[in-house]
Amino acid sequence: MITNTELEYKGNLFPAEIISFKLNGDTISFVTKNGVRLKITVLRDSIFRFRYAPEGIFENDFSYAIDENPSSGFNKLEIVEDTEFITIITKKLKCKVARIDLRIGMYDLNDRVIVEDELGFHWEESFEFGGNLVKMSKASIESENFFGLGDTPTNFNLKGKEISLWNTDQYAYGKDLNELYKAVPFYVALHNNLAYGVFFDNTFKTHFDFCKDRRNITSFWADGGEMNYYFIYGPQISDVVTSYTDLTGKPELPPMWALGYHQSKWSYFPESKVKEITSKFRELKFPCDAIYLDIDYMEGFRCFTWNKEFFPDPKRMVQELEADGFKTIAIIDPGIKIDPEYSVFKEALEKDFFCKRADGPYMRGKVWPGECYFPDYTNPEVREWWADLYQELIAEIGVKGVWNDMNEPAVMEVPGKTFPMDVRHDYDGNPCSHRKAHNVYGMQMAKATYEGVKKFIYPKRPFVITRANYAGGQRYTSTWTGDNVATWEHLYLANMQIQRLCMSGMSFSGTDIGGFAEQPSGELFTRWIQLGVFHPFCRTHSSGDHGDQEPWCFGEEVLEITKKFVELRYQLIPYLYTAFHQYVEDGVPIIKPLVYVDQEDVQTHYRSDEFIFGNQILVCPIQEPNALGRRMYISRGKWFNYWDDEVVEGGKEIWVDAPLHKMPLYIKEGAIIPKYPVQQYVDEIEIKELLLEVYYKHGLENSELYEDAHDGFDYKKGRYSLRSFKLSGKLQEISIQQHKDGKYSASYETMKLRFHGLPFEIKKLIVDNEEVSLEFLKIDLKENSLIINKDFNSLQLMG
Ligand code: MIG
Repeated sequence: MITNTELEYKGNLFPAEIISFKLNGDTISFVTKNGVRLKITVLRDSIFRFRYAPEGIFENDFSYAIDENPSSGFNKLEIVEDTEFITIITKKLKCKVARIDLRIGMYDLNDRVIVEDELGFHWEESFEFGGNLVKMSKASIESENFFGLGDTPTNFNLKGKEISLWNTDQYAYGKDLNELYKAVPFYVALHNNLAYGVFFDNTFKTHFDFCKDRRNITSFWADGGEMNYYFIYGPQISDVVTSYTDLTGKPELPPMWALGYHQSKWSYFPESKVKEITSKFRELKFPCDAIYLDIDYMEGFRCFTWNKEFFPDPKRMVQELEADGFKTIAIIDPGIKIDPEYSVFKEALEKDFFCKRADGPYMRGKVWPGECYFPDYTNPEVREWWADLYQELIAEIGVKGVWNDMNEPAVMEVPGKTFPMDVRHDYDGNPCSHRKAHNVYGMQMAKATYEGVKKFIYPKRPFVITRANYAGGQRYTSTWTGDNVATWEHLYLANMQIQRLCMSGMSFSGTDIGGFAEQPSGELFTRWIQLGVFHPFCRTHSSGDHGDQEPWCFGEEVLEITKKFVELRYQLIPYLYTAFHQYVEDGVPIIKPLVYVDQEDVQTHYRSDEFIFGNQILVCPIQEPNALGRRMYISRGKWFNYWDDEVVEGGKEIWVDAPLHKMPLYIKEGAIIPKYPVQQYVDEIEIKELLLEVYYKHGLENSELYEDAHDGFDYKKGRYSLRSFKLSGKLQEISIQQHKDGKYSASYETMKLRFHGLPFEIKKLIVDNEEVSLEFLKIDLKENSLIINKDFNSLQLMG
C-alpha cells in the first residue's frame, strides 16, 4: 500500500544533506550526501520546475504535456546562501532549499509562506517493477482549499478528498468515484488570498491527498517515473490557470459551427433514421449544427468502413445533410478487428504498428468488433499512418469531425478494463510499459486524429472530440465526460466536472445532456439543456437503450422550453466565440467558477453551483426536481436579472424564481453582450446587423467582441476583428468608446444597441464627438435602442 501516513514512514527513503550545488543557466542542480539529485529550473519568475533523481540519474527529459513553445524567461535569478538554506530569488518568488534534507519552501517577496514541504520528496523502491514510487508531501495551511484535477466527479472543492488518476472506462459512474476517463494531474491551491498551482507531470498512475489522511498535509505520489512537478505561483487563481494552460498548450479556434447544438445517440441508423432526425429539427425549427454517427455506421465495427446496407452511399448522405446545415461527425475507436481481409488490420500488421506484450505476442483484447489489436499511438509513425487513414472519411465523404471513444484504452471482460501492464509502447522513442503509457494512450490517439482531420479538412478547421485525455491534450481536441446517468445527482456532477475541466486547461468540454444511461424525465432533460447551453460543448447523447432523447420526445412544453434555451445559445454565439478567442489566445477558461473571479470573497471557496459563462454572465442551474426557484449566491458587484432587468447587489445569497421555463441568469452591470439573430445552424443567414445588449453601470466596465471568418486559418494572419468597448456611466450620461484591432470586417454594417437600466431618458446623442439628432440613429425610446455604424469610435447618450 502506498499512502503518505506516518505508519508508512518506515518504508520510505529520504534525501540526506546537500553536499554541493551549481547554477547553470536557468537550472540549479543539487547533490545530496546519499546521491540524490534535484534540479530546479526557473521557467518564469513565477514558475519553477522540480525534478528529483533518487539514485542521481535523470530520465530522458520528455513530456507529452508540455507545449513546444510555452512562454518563458524571467527577470531575475539570484542565489543567496546562509547556514541553513540556499535561497533562489526571482522577481516574484523566493524558493528556500534546506541544506540538511533538501526540503523546499516557497515564499512571496514579503516572506509570506505560499507552501512548505512537510516530508518533502521521499520515495519507496519498487521491487516488482523497478524504479521507485515517488512521493511528495507538503504542509497545508489551515484555511487552504483545492481545485482542479480534470474530470474528477466530486465536489468542486477538493479539500478532504483522496483522488487517483488512471484513465478508465466507467460506464454509469457515480459521485466520488476515483479514476475516470481523463488524467490531468494539476491542482490549484488557495489560502490567505494567495493561489498557486502544482502540475505533477507524471503519466503513471498518480495519487493526490488533500488533507484527507492527515488533516494538515497535502501529498501527491506516483506508481513510477520521476518526481517531476511544476510549481506555478499566482497570487490570483487566474494567473495560475492561464500559466498552466500556457505551459501545456492552447488549442486553435474550433470552427464556429462546433459551438452550435449537437445531437447524438447510440446509434442513429440506417440513413433514413438519420434523415428523419435531422428533418425533424428543421421542421420544428429547433437549431442544430451537428449529427453524430455512433459505432453502428461501420461494417462489423471495423473503423474506416461503412455498413453499406444501412448507408449505401455515405458521400451523398453527408452532402445532403450538409446542404441542410448538418455537419456529420463519425466515431472512431482504437480497437482494430483481427481480420486478415480487413485492410486497416493488414496494413498495421505489416507495418508492425500494433501494441505487443512484453514477450512479443500482440496485445489482444475484446471490444465492439470482437477480438482486436490496438495501434500504438505513442509511436510517431503509427500516428502518421493513423492520420492518413482519415483521407476517405474526411476528404472524400465529407465528414466534418471525428469522435474518439474507448481510448482509455477500454477492453471488455477483463479485470482492470484495460491493457495488462506488461504491454510495450514506443512512447516517442522512450520505450516503456503500459504503466507509463496508459494515461497518454487516448491523448496520442486524439493527437493522431486531430492531425489527420486537419490535413484533410484544410483549409477549414478540424473538429475532434475524445473521451480519454491527459494534461495538454486540449491542444488537439474537445472532450465530454463519458457515460453519465440520467439522474439529478449527475446534473450536479455535470456542473462540477465542466467547471473543473475549465480550470484544468480543457475548456472545450461538455456532458451527455440528459444523461447517457437511463432515461431522464422531461423536467430533468429541460434542466439539463438549460445548463448545457452554457457549457462550451453542447450535445445531447444517450445510449439508446432506454428510449429516445431528442428534444421533442418529452412533450410540447419541454420542446418549447428547450428550444428557447438552444435559441438563446445561438443568439449568444458571438459572445461565446469571444470567450473561445480569450481561451485560445490567453488560456482563459471559457466558464469560470466563482472562486476564479473573486477569490478574495471566502464565500466563493465552497460556492460551486454558480459560475460565470464567459466574463459577464452569471449562471446557476436548477439541480432539483419540482423547483420553482432556488437560493443562490450572487457574486460581488451589481447584476441585472436576465429575465426582467431587475438589478441586485451581490455578495449575498438570494432567492431566485425559476419555474421550469426559466433558470437563474444574471448579467454583470456595464456589460455589452453581442447577439446574433436565432439561426437554425451557424451561418444559415448572413448577419445584417449585430445586436449589442448594453447594461448600464454607474462606473466603468470593459467588454470585448471577437469575430473572424468563422472557419479557416486566416485569423492567424491577422484577418480577425477584435473590438473592445469601454463603457462609462454617470447619473445623466452613458458613453461607449470602441477600439478595433485586426483586418477582418464583418458582413454587417450596423449595430443595434439596446440599453438596459438607463436611469434617464435619452435627450442628446454625440457620435465621434459630434452631436447628432435622435432620428439620425433611429432611436426607439420604448426599447431604448438605436442603430449605429459598426465602426463608431465613441458614442455618448445624455439625459
Ligand atoms: O461501450 O460507441 O462513452 O458515448 O455511445 C460503449 C458506443 C461505447 C461509450 C461512449 C458512448 C458511446 C458508446 N461507447
